[in-house]
Amino acid sequence: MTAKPPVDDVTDDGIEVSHPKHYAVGLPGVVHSMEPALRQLGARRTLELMTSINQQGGFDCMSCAWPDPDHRKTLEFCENGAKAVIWEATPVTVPSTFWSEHSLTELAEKSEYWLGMQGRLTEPVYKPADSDHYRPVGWDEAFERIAANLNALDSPNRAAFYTSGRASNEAAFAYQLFVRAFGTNNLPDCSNMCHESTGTALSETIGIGKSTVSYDDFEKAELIIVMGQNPGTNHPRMLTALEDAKKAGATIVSVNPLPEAALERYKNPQSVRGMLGKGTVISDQFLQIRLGGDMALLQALSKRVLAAEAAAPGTVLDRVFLDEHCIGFDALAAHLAELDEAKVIEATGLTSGEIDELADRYIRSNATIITWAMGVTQHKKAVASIKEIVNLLLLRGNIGKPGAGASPVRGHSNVQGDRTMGIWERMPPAFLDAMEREFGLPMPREVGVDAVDAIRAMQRGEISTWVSLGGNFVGAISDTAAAEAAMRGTGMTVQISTKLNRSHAVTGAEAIILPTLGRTEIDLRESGPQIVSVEDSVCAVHASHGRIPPVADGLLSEVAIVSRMARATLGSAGVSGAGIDWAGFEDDYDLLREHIARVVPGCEGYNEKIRRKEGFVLPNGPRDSRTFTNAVGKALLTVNELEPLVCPPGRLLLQTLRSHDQFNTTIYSLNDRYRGIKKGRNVVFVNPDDLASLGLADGQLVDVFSEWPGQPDRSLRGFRVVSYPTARGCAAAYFPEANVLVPLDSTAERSNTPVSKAIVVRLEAAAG
Ligand SMILES: Nc1nc2c(c(=O)[nH]1)N[C@H]1C(S)=C(S)[C@@H](COP(=O)(O)OP(=O)(O)OC[C@H]3O[C@@H](n4cnc5c(=O)[nH]c(N)nc54)[C@H](O)[C@@H]3O)O[C@H]1N2
Ligand SMILES: Nc1nc2c(c(=O)[nH]1)N[C@H]1C(S)=C(S)[C@@H](COP(=O)(O)OP(=O)(O)OC[C@H]3O[C@@H](n4cnc5c(=O)[nH]c(N)nc54)[C@H](O)[C@@H]3O)O[C@H]1N2
Ligand SMILES: [Mo]
Repeated sequence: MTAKPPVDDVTDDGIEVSHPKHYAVGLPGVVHSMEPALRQLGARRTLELMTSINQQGGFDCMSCAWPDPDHRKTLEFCENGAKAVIWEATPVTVPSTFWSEHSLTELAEKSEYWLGMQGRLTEPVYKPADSDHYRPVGWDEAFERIAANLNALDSPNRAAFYTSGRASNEAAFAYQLFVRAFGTNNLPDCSNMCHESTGTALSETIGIGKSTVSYDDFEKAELIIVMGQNPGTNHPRMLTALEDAKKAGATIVSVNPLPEAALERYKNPQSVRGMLGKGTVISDQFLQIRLGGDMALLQALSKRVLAAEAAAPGTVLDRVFLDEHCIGFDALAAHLAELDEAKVIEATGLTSGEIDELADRYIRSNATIITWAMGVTQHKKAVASIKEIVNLLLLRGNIGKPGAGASPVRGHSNVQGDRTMGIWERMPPAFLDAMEREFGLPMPREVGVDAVDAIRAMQRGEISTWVSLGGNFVGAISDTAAAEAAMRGTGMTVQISTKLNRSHAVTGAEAIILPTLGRTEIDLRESGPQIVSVEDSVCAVHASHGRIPPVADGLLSEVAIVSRMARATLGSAGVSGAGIDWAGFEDDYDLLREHIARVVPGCEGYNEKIRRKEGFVLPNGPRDSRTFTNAVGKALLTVNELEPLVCPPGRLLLQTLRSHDQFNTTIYSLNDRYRGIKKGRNVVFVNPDDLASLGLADGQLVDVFSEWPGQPDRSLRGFRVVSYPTARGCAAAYFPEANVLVPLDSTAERSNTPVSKAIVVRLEAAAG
């Protein structure tokens, strides 16, 4: 069906600003913010969708990786999950005439909001090298062109294959198999920009780059520390878990430069009392930390734990756990003894009293969970900061016991599963060995490029073909101008997508878009309707069943697209990978899962296990048995040098974050309800005292410049200043608009994740 897309492109004039909210509530907002899209969806399709989200026999919500409780409610979804589903399931489609009507030059001027609102993509399109337009092509032609391009490269390493974390386990496994059979480990993914720092820190210290808690642990916790995360917007169902934990007696502490509404008070839409009453107070303590101050805070907390033990020996540390399971205690204790409290106060912007209070809560709690997300992972010292989370937890044995653990909360709904399935530029040798045994093919061993290195390789002319399984890479990666120039320098870009975004307008010389089915849709193949599987933040794997008819005939699933791309590319005699049953995979995903069962540890009997009512949980050494399979075979306490962020006088540290009405680069509406912003996104939030000292006024238009040694300033023009209660010296603006300010070379140590949360900026009154 084609209908008129519900919006015109909107400029940012006329932004309305009101006071930020002090509480979060679930569903009501969705009706308002998604009204145009909801009207088009119709009552029947809407009801079918809303009663299938996250239900057994239904589909997995694609909005985040928060786990499902065992006792699901009839409506087990949140406002933002509903938005994601409505956005995908719209019956509006991009008509064939669209491509001749709109040139790429024109599409590149449109906002992400406008692009997304044009509806679902339904036919493959191709842009020749000498044209500024895509034109519809058949599937066969599209695959032949991709295969011809890939097979003409002088090395497989001249192509890179990106994955966004919405791809199912089946699509991800098939994709990495294709890419490795083709001959490269160039498998960058969105995780490189997201929880890579978590994976790096946890693998080294505890031997697995994943959460050590299960869903039930939240109810058993005595203390939950939520660091650098905004669950009210990004993981709203987590609020129910926090509310339940609260009812069971837990204390909750939030550490954040912003007083995020949901961390103040939560009105649970699933309960009448929640809707009508004042809601539940979530945070018992709020530490308004400076950007990047977490590492100093964590060290200060660990130092206080050691001091308390010294004052009352044998009562604070978990000596048995430390002796049996850990290594590195003495070095850590010696290092923390030298910690300078004045430096801590400067880095955190907190008082010693506030840190004492949290230390006291931690020492009194017998079961502590620390959760974190992008506020911790997207900093220069992110890996070290996460290692300090581990240090603090280990000191009191808070890993591998009920109600306790390290809980990175993942972003994309299957980003964790994609990694488990082999989407990583540096999969460990054991995985590659298992692939070789299973498929009888040599696997490439050279480490591939990650997201930032892919751009660098394009800049050097080393990567000339870019294939994306979902996502919006040029919209999501740092340093927009540099990234776009690099992408435009490639020979061919291929996007496998549900909807239009900037990456379809900023392309290589030749470009192809392959439209795909979404997770909500029935995926009917020759062997019958297919299911796929996903893994959530707590390592639980389960099936996802499409429930509504596809938006158009002829759409292919991601698995089918990958299989056909592989067949076209590898199919000719003598090419590695030609012996793999791609045609079989395409029609029956069980065949693919039989390979997964033999290659991926913990997935034995995969076909049977994902069909169980509750799915199954992957093994996890630290959580299950306090087994740590890192290089030293024990949980590692580490020494990390504090290196406070320097912000020159007259400058601010700016973080980029998500509004309430977006999913990464997908913009649902121009509002950010909890922060009091309506009808626009070009705002920069600044503390009122900083505004006064910079001589700026609330509401004024400014240009934002980011400074990086040896390079010209990057800038954002004409942003409206919003006086906001953020920590002193700190500012905030929305991602992806503010990506232009993040220098490509500003990345986290060791994980190479763009430093999206601490950019040194200068604000100047806008010219004119
Ligand atoms: N509706 C919706 N859901 C989503 C997404 C979405 O865009 N929309 N995105 C998904 C994805 S991919 C991800 S990764 C997650 C992201 O989930 P979040 O990490 O919650 O996302 P951000 O908006 O980046 O918010 C970062 C939070 O950390 C705080 N913060 C920033 N810097 C610091 C710091 O230095 N220290 C501390 N302690 N706090 C800091 C910010 O104030 C903010 O509250 O959400 C997922 N879920
Ligand atoms: N400055 C700054 N930059 C950031 C961040 C930040 O906080 N600040 N966050 C980073 C993080 S955490 C992440 S995860 C990345 C996100 O980076 P990406 O994952 O690359 O970006 P998304 O915006 O999630 O991708 C959205 C697109 O995915 C496609 N899509 C949606 N559903 C499907 C599907 O089912 N199948 C397929 N094939 N395609 C689909 C649609 O075309 C849609 O336009 O951005 C990162 N960039
Ligand atoms: Mo993410």
